[in-house]
Amino acid sequence: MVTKYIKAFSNLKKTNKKGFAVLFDPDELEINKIENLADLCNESSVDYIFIGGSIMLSNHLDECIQKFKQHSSIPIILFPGSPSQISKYADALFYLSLISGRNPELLIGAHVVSAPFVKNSGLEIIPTGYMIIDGGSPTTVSYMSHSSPIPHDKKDIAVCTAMAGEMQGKKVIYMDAGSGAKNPISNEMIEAVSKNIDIPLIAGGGIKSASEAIVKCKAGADIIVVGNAIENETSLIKELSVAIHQF
Ligand code: 1GP
Repeated sequence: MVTKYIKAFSNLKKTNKKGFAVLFDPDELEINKIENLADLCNESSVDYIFIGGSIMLSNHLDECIQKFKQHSSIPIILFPGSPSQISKYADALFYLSLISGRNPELLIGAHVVSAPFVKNSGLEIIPTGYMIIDGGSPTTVSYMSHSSPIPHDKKDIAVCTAMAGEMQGKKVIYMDAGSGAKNPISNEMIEAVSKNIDIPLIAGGGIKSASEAIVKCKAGADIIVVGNAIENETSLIKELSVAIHQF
């Protein structure tokens, strides 16, 4: 099994360097704007492009990824809301188990149904413990997953969930306050989780500025993901990247 990205993530944690990922929702992407977006990501030294969303109304995931690939060599990692969001044109797949929830479909059910397809996709599979944290307002991911987020101030629950995920064999923990969250995950929770696991920690949801990204890095996030804020203001990509790569 190929583990190129798993190794790269682990290396960030080992060396205390930080990675920057931009998240694009396929429904928000316009094909004719991808070249510009890819140029911006290239110029800003973005480390990873994540693509996915809780739901997908559009039918152009393959086309979006192929267009990015024409203009950029930044790795594209799928962040799928469902097995229908898998594309062989990407580089890797976050194989998400929603370990903060108790919905069996998102812990194992959807995985069983899609296993042969995923295995033959040629993608690097990244076993991921996915944890939704309350970000102060209901988010699409929380509604769609039929699961309650971990309360924002219950860092012990987050720590135990992440530890359990690691012991189950997940290679990365992705803590998410949900796209467009009012409040990002607290520094205290990120710090507590990061200290208690040896696998890399991805944090996202509601991060809107370089200064917020910096504090999340200092707290222990290894990769920072930003989606909404850069969709609204693409010039932020450069600013966030400089801030995150100072570590
Ligand atoms: C959501 O973590 C991502 O799954 C990013 O969230 O869109 O709020 O940046 P934002």
